[in-house]
This record gives sequence, structure tokens and C-alpha cells, in this order.
Amino acid sequence: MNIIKFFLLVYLIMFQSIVNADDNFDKWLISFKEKAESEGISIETINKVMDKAIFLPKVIEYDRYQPEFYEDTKTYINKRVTKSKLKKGISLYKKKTLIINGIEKKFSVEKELLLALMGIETNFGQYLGKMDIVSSLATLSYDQRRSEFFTKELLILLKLIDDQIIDHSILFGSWAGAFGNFQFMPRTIKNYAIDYNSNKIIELKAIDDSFASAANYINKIGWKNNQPCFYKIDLKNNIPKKYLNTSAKKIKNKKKISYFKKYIIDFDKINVKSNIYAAIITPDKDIIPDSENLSPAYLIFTNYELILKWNRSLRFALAVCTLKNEFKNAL
Ligand SMILES: [Ca+2]
Repeated sequence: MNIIKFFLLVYLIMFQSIVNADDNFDKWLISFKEKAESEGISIETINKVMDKAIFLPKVIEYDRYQPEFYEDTKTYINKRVTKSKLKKGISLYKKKTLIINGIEKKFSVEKELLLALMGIETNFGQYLGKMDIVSSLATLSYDQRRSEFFTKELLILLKLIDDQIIDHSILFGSWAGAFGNFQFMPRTIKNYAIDYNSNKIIELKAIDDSFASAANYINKIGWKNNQPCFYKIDLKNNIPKKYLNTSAKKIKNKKKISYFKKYIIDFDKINVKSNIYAAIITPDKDIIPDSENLSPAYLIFTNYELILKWNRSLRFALAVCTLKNEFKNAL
């Protein structure tokens, strides 16, 4: 009897907390709608889009567990740069050669980089995500952890729908609100997405609009064609700790590459200009327990840092550049 009472009590507490979350979410929704209205979004759009928004507990779970922080570099890259992915990318390129070559030329961004970004983000459209993006963003905006950031993203999304730049009925994507072949957040859509085929709507699940939008984005933030992204290196033990970057937030201690010569084994085999700037990253140090301090290590260059702007993860940028190199060899 006691045990039944106990479970009944647990059930009641759980039920009550769900009811409270729903209650508070509804209150949040009312105040969000007011905010959206005060920012000039039409009441018709606000009601049409927001009336279907619900609290998604799964989104909170995903937010608290992200693989970028739990997998070591080798595992992370090996899982994401695979022979089958390479094959899939080559087959897509063969089908859409004219469009992709045209975009490569127009935006001065190598097709291999675009293919690599799409391959890592969604495995060429296979993992676009099935979450209702409005509800995902609403949940993260209601949640306290990064409320301000996601509230802004949701407001931008409503404005894009209000201006008829994107179609709200197809907004299914990742748990964090990213959308389409290249997983654009609303702010990226607003700043960089392009209606490349001029049909008056931006379709980020279509090859032409999505490739042009990704190329425009990476070009506008400063991508330099045919310049290196990273080099895997072996460090000597004499390297001072301050040169070992482990955080994607800010890359510190950039120097002309020749400066690092004394700290790198077989430096002379590195085939880049001696006067370009570089930094060193050791992504597993500090993050993975018992990892070797000096391995793996990479020299990274400006283009690598631009991929960090796309997604602030040292391992994500390594995976993208690794896949890009594979496409360079294959195409
Ligand atoms: Ca279009």
C-alpha cells in the first residue's frame, strides 16, 4: 500500500510540474505575441504562426546534451566524414553540375566547400530535421538558458514570414530552429539567404536557392578561395601552453606560421606560404578526460576561423575541411 501511495505521489508531482510548464508557457506566449506586435509584425501573421506553437520538452533535453562536447576529435570526424557521404556528394554534384558550377563561379566559393558543408550539416538533405521550428524556437525562448538569443531568432522568423520571404507551412528542421540543406538559423536567412531562381520565395530545401545562399554567406564573411584551412601537425614538447587553443569562442595567439617552426616536428614538410598567419588548436585537451595534451594538434588559418563563425565548434570546422579535402581529391 505504501509503495502505491509513493508512486501516486510521484505521479501527482510530475503531473503538476507538466501542468505548471504548460501554464507558464501560455503566459510566455501571450507576452511574446505582444512583443511581436510592438515590433511591427502583423497580428494576422502572429496568430497564424504562434497559435500552433507548443512547448516541446524534447528540445530542452537536446539542448542539455550536444555531441560536440562529448566526442573526441577522431570519433567526431570519422563519424561524419565517410566514404558513403563522399559518394552521395559526388552523385549530387553529377546531377546538378551546371547549377553548382554556376554558383561556385558567381560567389567565388569552391564547390567542394559547399558540398562539404551540406554533407556535414544534413548528409545531403537526409537529416533536415522534423521538428516544428516555431515550437522549437518558442520552447528555447521560453526556457531561461538562452532566452534572449532565441526570442530574437523567433521574432526574425516571424518577420520573414510576414514579409512573405519564406513559407511558414514548410518550417520543419532541427531542434534548435535551424532550417534547410545548410541548417540556417532565422538570422542567417535574413542576412544572407537568396532567391537564386527568382521565383519570389527562398527555398532552403531546394538545391539552387540553398547552395547560392550558403555560398553568399561564406563569401560575405570573407572566404578566400584556394587557401588552406588547417594542417595536422605533431608538436614538440617545448611548446608553451599559451599557444594551445582549446576553445572555439576566440582563437588566441595568432602568429606568422614561420614563428611556430621551432615547436613543430617536420615543419619543412608543411606546404604553405611562410608569411601567412596561423594558430594552433589542440581540441581534445581540457575537454576529453585523459587525452594526451599535445595530440591531436592542428595549425589553423583564416578560412578555418570563418567556418567557426558558421558554427562555433572546433571539431565541426575540422570535419568540414576534412570532407572538403576529400571532395578536392575526388572531383
Ligand atoms: Ca526561389
